Amino acid sequence: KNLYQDLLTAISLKEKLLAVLIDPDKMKLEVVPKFVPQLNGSLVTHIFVGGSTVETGQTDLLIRELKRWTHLPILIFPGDVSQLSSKADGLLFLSLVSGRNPDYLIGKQVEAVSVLRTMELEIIPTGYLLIENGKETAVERVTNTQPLNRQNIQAIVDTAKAAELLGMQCIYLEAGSGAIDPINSEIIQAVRNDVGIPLIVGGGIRSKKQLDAAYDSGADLMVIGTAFEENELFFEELNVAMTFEHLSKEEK
Ligand code: 1GP
Repeated sequence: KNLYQDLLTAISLKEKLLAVLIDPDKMKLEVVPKFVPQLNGSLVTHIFVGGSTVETGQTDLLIRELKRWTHLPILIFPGDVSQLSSKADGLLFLSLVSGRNPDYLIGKQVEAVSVLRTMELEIIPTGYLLIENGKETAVERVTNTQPLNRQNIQAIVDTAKAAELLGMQCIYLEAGSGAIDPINSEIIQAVRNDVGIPLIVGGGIRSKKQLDAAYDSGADLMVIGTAFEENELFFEELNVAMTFEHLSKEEK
């Protein structure tokens, strides 16, 4: 498997990528056989696994179970070193470049290396930018950093660009889980115009309309967690949309 290469190929084919974010602390193992088969054949292309606070060992158990029910690529989106698991396909190796806490810029990453040596995960270095969304997020609390001001678009673009110049392979624009305001189109467009690497966007997306707006602005891979956890109708919305898209393609 080469997850990053597949990502670049899909983007060059203008495919819309969608990750469902599963928090091992919130998803009970017995729910997996009901939840995950719905993802197969939906618009979902990736599974991200991670959370701000997860009990040690829980990520490993969850990924083991997920693998029984889906072939979708599973990437760890870690809140902490304890969330690394050899059962996943890949790892978003995040550096919180929006913040100025050395632990989350480089410290945790150094700590992770001895664990990563024992695993064969594909590692995707990712510049992670937290952007303010109207309320305090778990990322802010846990990392003790300030998000970037959403009015200061130049600072956001410059931060993303700096991460690209440092050699990061993806940019992740994060509004925070359960965000009131998702990352707006103006920000996505501005980053897209200046940065060539894949653009991941997440936080607070609750409707197909918001999802499509983000794609139209230039997001490559969207991440949705809360809406899948809280709103069963959201699935239907996505699947119906897929049926519609497929039907209209067939008609052409
Ligand atoms: C959080 O970007 C993700 O890290 C997803 O956020 O839970 O709001 O969808 P939501």
